[in-house]
Amino acid sequence: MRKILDYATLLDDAARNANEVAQFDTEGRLSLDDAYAIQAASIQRRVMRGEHRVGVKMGFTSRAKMIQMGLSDVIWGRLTAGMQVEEGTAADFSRFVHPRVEPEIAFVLKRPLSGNVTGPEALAAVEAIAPALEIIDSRYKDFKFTLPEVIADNASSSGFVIGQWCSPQIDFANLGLTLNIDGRVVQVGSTAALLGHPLRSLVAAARLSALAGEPLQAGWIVMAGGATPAEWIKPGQYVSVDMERLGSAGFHVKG
Ligand code: OOG
Ligand code: MG
Repeated sequence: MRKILDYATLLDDAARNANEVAQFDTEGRLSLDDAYAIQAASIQRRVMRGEHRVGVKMGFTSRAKMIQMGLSDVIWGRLTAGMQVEEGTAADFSRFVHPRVEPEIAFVLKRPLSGNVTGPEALAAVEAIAPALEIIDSRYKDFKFTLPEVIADNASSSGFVIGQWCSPQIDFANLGLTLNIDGRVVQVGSTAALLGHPLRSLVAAARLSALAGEPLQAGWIVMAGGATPAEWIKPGQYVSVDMERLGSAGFHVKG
């Protein structure tokens, strides 16, 4: 088997140059620990280039996403500042291989959150919540991968857009939402799709990041996961999420 660092370099270069790579573990030799080690090493390369860590993204926290991608374990990835697309601005399509977008809810923390915490403990660490979009862009050909492969590829993370931060006092257990492309509704869902309550995604993020030795920090963002299946995006489109009570977030796809 090639070394962890070789795979990390392969995937980091693919993300940086927006080129696809062939799957390398279709026979399932890679353990999940190895896969997360590849992810950590590939993000380390970004950090060495000056991008700093800003949080965590959760994946496969809704049935809709599990069914769409054919995988059912909750996964997580690392967010860096370079992945953030300012709300209302444009994301350059040439930065991506074959991007998709999905509606999410984001948390920002006011204090660290680590290990096995309860829902109320997690909520007490939340500074604010916001409607959000994630741009996912698997580096694998045809957006096809096994569980270790997608983990190694930082859970397909590529970009994220965050709307207006709102009070976490708002009951966000079951907020209706739509994903819109050029003003047309393309997906309808609810925040309840995320493990029954989005807070459970934050609880899982606290546990998994602590296990990896990188506990959630004050000021970090946690993306709770796609509430609906993801949609392909194309140059020229305007993509937005509308969330009950929390408002909207959107971006342009620049050709
Ligand atoms: C993997 C990432 C999953 C989510 O929100 O469930 C994810 C993928 O679908 O390519 O980001
Ligand atoms: Mg996602």
